[in-house]
Amino acid sequence: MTRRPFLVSSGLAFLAGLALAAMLVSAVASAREPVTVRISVHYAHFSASVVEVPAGRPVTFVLDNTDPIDHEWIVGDEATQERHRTGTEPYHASRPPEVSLDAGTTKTTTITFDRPRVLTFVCHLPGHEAYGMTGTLIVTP
Ligand SMILES: [Cu+2]
Repeated sequence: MTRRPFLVSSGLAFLAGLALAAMLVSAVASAREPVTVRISVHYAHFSASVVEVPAGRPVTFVLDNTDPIDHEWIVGDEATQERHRTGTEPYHASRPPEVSLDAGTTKTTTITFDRPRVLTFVCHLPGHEAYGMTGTLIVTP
């Protein structure tokens, strides 16, 4: 009989330990869960002007062009954007951060950003950037 309080308290400690372990596993699992970001295009504007994503984890972007005209989604630093402003590449399909969005289609692309930084995403079809087809992508630690 004198041992029962010990059993009860050790049982509670065991349950608390289990709960703590479950919380840790959950935190680790959520840090590894895929990150999905949805951005749609409507009337030549992106649905989000600022997007935050974590560094070091694959981020899948679901890009939904609801317009009856083509667009593109180019994410990168200023040097990348300047290259596309003055470039002649008409269609993008081979690099994850550069996606052509045909009229009325949805495309997905998965990118792992290596470090925290601030990037932009822009549609470089003629006149679209000036019309406002730009956004900021913040890669957080
Ligand atoms: Cu566009």
